[in-house]
Amino acid sequence: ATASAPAFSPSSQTEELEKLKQHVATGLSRTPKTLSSTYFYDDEGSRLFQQIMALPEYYPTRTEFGLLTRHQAALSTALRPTAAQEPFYLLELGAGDGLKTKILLRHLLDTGAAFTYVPVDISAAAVEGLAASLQQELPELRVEPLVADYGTALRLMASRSGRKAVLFLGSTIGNFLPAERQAFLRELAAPLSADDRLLIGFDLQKDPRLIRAAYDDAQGVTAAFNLNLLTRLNRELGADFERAAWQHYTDYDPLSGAVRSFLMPTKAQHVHVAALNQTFSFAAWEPVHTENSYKFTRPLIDSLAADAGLTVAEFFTDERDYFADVVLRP
Ligand code: AVI
Repeated sequence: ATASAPAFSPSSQTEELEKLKQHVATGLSRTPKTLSSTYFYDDEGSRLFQQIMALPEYYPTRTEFGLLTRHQAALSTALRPTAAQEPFYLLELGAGDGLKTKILLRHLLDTGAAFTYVPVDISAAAVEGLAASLQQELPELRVEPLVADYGTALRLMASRSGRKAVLFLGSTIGNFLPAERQAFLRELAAPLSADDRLLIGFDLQKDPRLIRAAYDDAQGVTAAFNLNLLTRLNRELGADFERAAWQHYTDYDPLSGAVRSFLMPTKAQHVHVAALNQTFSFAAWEPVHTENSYKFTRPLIDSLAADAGLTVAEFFTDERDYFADVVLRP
């Protein structure tokens, strides 16, 4: 693989810290208190998420892996330009370890597609690590990592000629609140031209017990993942959360399709956050809402697409209809 240097400079560490401070100050001052799951992914959080993806209860990753394997030929056809030799860009938003993407990358390479793979992430370490591992495994692949937020990446790439096929896998779309999700999809769709394509992974509504278990596993890895946020705030903001006085709690509401996760204080307490020079009070069992993980239906996906000016071109699912990878076009 040939990997060029990141083309976009991300915000500095000081800016990131300022954002986190602002976020905590606002989130812990509102009723009900909230913190965002976007802050789960420090080094330890990313390591725990890798562990979650391998848990027996966490079906989404292995299901999507199976469905990409099952439909790789049809998916490749839907993503690549009709003329076999026409060059195109395969962008991936938040690629992670690229395990699932490699199924498609291999298939495209084996069938002679002329494309450049562009993994996009705000973390330079994430895209560079992935580019290096791909270099080893798929030496013939062209990789151009892009360090940017997703909207910026798509706007930057819009000026390049050739089809852009954009992957957003893993049902990360489910981590947005409905209004944010709509705004995000519109932002993704706006720079696309008629020939471009989006492939989005959606976790589907199913037996509510299966869904709930996926977010409250028996080994407690998901609990550690949620609680790690407190450790992060202690380290980065000089907070004094007593981790043993907090629990992970999660529920699934089949009406809204939302899994909601909370950090629950098991006793009343005051927590000082040195970086904010502020103390926050928590009543016993006062929930701090940390994550949403929405589950979808076909009609909901159709209406989300329509709202963003997109059409569902193809809808791929696994044999149990647990998960869908959906090809969208402007
Ligand atoms: C990253 N995202 C799609 C995961 C999910 O299923 O919502 C994050 C996660 N949270 C708890 N377990 C997994």
